[in-house]
Amino acid sequence: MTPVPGSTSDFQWGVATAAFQIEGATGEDGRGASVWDTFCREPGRIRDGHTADVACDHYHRWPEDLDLIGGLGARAYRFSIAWPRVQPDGSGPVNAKGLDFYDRLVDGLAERGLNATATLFHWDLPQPLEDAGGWLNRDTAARFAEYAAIVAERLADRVALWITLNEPMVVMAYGYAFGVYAPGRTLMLGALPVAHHQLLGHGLAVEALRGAGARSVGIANHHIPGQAASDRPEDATAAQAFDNLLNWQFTDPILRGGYPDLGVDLPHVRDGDLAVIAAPIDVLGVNYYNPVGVAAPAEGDELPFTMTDVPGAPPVTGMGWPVVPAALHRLLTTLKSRYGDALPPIQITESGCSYDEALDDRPRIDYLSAHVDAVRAAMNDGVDVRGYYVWSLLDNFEWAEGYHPRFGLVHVDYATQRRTPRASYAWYRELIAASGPDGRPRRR
Ligand code: GBH
Repeated sequence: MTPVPGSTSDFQWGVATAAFQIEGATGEDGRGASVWDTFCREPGRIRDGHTADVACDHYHRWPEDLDLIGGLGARAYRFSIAWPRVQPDGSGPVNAKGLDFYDRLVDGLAERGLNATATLFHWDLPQPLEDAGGWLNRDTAARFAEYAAIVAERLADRVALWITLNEPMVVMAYGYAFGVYAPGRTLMLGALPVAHHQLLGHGLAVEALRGAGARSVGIANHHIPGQAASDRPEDATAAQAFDNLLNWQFTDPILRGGYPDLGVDLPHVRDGDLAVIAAPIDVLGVNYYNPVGVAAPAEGDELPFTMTDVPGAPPVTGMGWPVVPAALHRLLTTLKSRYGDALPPIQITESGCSYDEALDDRPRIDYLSAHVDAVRAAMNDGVDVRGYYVWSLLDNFEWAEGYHPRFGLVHVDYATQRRTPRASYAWYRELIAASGPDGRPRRR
C-alpha cells in the first residue's frame, strides 16, 4: 500500500480536469461508449462538429500533464474516472485495462507528492445505461454505487478525497431539461427525477465508498446564484424559485434531509430515500463560475422563472459569462447561514474562466485573483474553506462549445498536442508558494 503523500489537513491548492474533456483515446483498451460520444455524433449538437475522440490525448500524455501539476507546487489534482472505461456496459464485467489506467495515474500522483481528488461521474454515462432510461431510471443509482465500489476497492488506499458526482444540476438542467448537453432531452420539469436519482446514487455511493475504505467523501455541486433582475416582487419570487430548483435542490436533501419547495409533487421519491441521500459527507465541493439574472416568467412559461442578464452590467469573460467575485463570497456565507453546523468543510472544486488570449492571459490572472480574494473574505467571515481548484489545468473539450473556449492555465496546440504554460500558470505557482498551510498568505 503506497502511503498518501502530504497532509490533507493543509489547504488543497489544486487544478481540476474531467476525463471526457482531456483523455481522448475513446476507442482504446476496451472503453465503452458514453452518452457524450453519442451526442458528439449527432449533427448540430457540438459547435463545428468537434468530438472528444482525441481531445488533449491525456490518456497517453498523462505523465507530462502530472509533471505540469507538480511544477505548480499544487497539493491536489482533481480528475475524473470514466465509468465506460471501467465498466463498458455500465454494469457487469469490469474492464481491467480501464481500471489499470487510473491505478497508474494515482501512483503517478503519489510519486509527485500530489493528493488525488477523484470524481466518479463527470457526465460520461455509459450509453447502455442511457438506453435503459439513464438517470430517469431509478436503477441507474444502484448501478452507480456498484461502479463506485469497484473503483474504490482498487484505489481507496491512494485517493485522498472522493467526489461522487460532478454537478448533478447541470446533468438535470442542461442534459435532460433543456437538451443542450447529452443526452439531449427536453423534458423541462419532467427532468426532476434525474435530480433525485443522481442524489440517490450519491447517497448509495457514499455508503459503498465507506465500505471500501474511502478516507474522505463529498460531492461537487454547481452553484449559480440567481439575482433578481429588478426590485419587482415577482422577480424576487422568481429568483427564489430558481435557487430552489437549480441550487438548493442539490444541497438541502444532503445537508437538511429534505427537498426545498419545488412547486411540484415528487412522486418518484420513495420512503427511505432521503435518509440514504443524507449520509454524512466530509467535504462539500462547490463549483462556481457566475451568477445569473432571474426575472418573472412570461405568461404560459413552463418554468417559474426566466434567466436574463445579471443586474449592474458586470464585465464578462471571453465566453460572455459575468465576472462577479462578490457573488462567490456571498454564496459561501449563505451556505454557512443556511446549513449552520450541518455544513461540512468546503472545497472550491472548480473556479476558472475562458479567454481567447494565447499565452499572456492577464484577464485570467485578474479573474482568479479576485475569486481567491472572495474565498479568503468568506474564510475571514468564518466559512471553513479547505481547498481551491482552478478549472482547468489544460485547454480542453468544452462540451457543446467544442475546443473553442480555452480554460487552461496551460495552452494546448491541438495540431501538435504541445503544452505551453500561460502567464497565469506562473502566477498560480507564485500564489501557492506565497500561501501558508491554511491557504492564506504567509505572514512575513
Ligand atoms: C463546469 O460546468 C464543468 O464541471 C466543467 O466540465 C466545464 O468545463 C466547466 O464548468 C466550464 O464550463 O452563459 O452565464 O448562463 C459549468 C456549467 C453551464 C456553467 C453553463 C456556465 C452558462 C453560464 N456551466 N453556464 S451563462
